[in-house]
Amino acid sequence: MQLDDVIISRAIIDSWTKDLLDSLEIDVAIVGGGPAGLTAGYYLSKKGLKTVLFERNLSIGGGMWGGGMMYNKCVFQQESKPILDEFGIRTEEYQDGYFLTNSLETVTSLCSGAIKAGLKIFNLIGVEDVMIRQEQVTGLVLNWTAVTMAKLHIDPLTIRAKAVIDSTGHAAEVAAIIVRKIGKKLLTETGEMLGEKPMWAEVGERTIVENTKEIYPGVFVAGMSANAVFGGPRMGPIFGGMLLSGKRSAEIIAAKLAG
Ligand code: 48H
Repeated sequence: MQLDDVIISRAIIDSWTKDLLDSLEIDVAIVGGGPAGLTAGYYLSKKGLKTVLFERNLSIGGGMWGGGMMYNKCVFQQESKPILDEFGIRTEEYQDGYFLTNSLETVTSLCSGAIKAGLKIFNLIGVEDVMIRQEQVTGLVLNWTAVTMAKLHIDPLTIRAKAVIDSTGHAAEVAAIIVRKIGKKLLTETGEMLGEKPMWAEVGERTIVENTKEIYPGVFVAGMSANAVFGGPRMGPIFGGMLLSGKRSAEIIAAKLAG
């Protein structure tokens, strides 16, 4: 076959543009493609909800690639093992209830599983603001990471979503934007972000699931951002809570959108 360079370009531009146009009005928008966001995206897509994830980095996976201090192994507790099994991620039981995975296999399997379930992922696009109508977040404001990095003065584009997940990790960026833009309106004790507490794996892994909930009408937290918003401790390189929290956020949102 003879190759035409321009057909190659046309294929990419045509297909990507259709993907973005198809993502302008969706059920759920996920901000951040770490373990929590990818797991949430998998379960939401499996439930048939039109779900799109925006990740500002070139690669997805967030803080998972490097395992603990660049040792590329992740630890998972018993409760999260069924999710690993569902994604076909291989585990090795190190000690009773402590499972090890290869962090590279874990990230790539979560990503592949989520995309095959129907999740659309846009990398290299960051969320810089939210759209609020009648005290409810109704969409996200997007811009190229490259634009932000180069500090170019270029206006963003907007998408509409029935629900948003803040799975941006330690920084809880969507929650932070809401507080910065409209004040102490989060569904926490003070209305502000309560801030992540010092390392305590046992408590952090429990509270991350308990703290997976709506933080402002239309916005839900999953993963590390849940403990950042509600004042739970960090937990170090154990990742079961991230998967369990991602799954929980999908269940909560699916129930809300159905009802
Ligand atoms: C688009 C954005 C934006 C934005 C950020 O940090 P993550 O891996 O988050 P989780 O919650 O899925 O997992 C947390 C885990 O990796 C971790 O850090 C743990 C367990 N720490 C424990 C400890 O004690 O330290 O992923 C968040 C993703 C990243 O890929 C960011 O690039 C992305 O969100 N992101 N994407 N727009 N505004 N902000």
